[in-house]
Amino acid sequence: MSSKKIALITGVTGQDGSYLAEFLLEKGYEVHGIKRRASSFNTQRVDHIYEDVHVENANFKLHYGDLTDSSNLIRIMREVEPDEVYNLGAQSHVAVSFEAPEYTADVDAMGTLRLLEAIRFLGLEKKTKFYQASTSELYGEVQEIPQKETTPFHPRSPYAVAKMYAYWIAVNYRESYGIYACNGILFNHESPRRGETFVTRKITRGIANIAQGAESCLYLGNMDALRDWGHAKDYVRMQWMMLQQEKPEDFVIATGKQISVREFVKMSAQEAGIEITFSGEGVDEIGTVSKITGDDAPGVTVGDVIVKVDPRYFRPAEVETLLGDPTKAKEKLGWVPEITVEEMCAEMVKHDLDKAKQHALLKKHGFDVALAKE
Ligand code: NDP
Ligand code: GDR
Repeated sequence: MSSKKIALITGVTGQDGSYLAEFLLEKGYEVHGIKRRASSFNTQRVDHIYEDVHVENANFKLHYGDLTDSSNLIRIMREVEPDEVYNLGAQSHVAVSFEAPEYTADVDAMGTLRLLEAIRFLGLEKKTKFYQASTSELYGEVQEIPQKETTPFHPRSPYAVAKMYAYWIAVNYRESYGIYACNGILFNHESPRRGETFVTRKITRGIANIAQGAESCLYLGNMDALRDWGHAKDYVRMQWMMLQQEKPEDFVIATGKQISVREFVKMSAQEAGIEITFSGEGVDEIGTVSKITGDDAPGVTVGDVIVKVDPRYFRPAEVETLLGDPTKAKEKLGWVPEITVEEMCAEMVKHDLDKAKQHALLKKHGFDVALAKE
């Protein structure tokens, strides 16, 4: 019998899942992840830690599965008998949840229930600890600034409402059956592995492509939205820390600082050597190149309009401001974020500039690869 701790991660192919898998492997865990069947490979974020299934005693194993499929989850849970389950799998895009509310509820709310029921059904209540990926979106229409563990919830999207069910069912299974279940109420966290349609990555990728001449304009929705942005690497460390306590508790994970979408655009552009001046209001607001510094932006000229507002990215109900108070995490767990939003932005822009330069090089040599767009 191996003495290694065993972790099961749903959503292992996502941003957080990939960083968490790396983190747990470094800690000596045997890591199992659930991946969805797709018509093309969807494991890019974990390919670098993939271990050949033919190698004996591999520490990283992937299982086909889906949070909408109870029998599949029970089977995986029975096979793996994990010490720790990290439920990161979700339809995680707030805007998409307005388009697909029923599916979002099935995956994000019912999926959580299915996993907790699998633990109960297999009699793993005393063995298996459960981490639930809760979210600052629960606060929605904020009732208090900054938001902490005791701030009342007011969700503003089908995503947030589904996550509210997941939050409370985790609390309920802790209270009813003694399962070690915790909610990490995580504020926005980003990285070069962030999905391309979330706003920070859309911005760093868009700016990089514009700088390199592969695109001409970045279209955004609400640029006044304020978010408390941290780095995913800092946040997955905290997910693990939460499961190493004596008693299960819920924690807010945030940086305690917020900036607007517009400020994130300016910061990203500066990293690419472009200064942007914003003018106009509402749907008429535009961002114009006012200065070029450095050599990373051969694709733009002073006076170019490179940012515009497109109302299609407005949401039926918006969350205007989120700012977290991570005091409890600091005092009880000694957790503090190590990467600032400026450092994170610089890392994301550099990553996306490298990709844009590769694309430009391919194009120069006659290989024109299409860029995926939202
Ligand atoms: P991503 O969108 O990057 O990853 C989501 C993961 O869930 C992917 O692996 C995806 O698979 C998987 N998934 C989607 N639908 C299903 C399904 N039906 N069954 C099984 N797996 C599924 O999200 P993040 O990594 O950014 O976030 C991780 C979790 O944390 C999510 O639950 C999110 O809601 C929550 N969260 C995220 C925050 C953030 O700022 N990043 C903040 C607060 C909470 P595939 O790769 O095939 O699409
Ligand atoms: P969010 O992240 O909804 O906070 O959910 P997102 O990056 O999608 O939006 C942040 C803010 O930016 C505004 N915005 C735009 N957003 C997108 N995606 N595209 C745009 O063009 C655009 N223009 C402006 C949005 O309106 C919003 O106010 C993320 C997800 O990771 C959730 O899973 C997680 O729970 C929360 O963070 C915390």
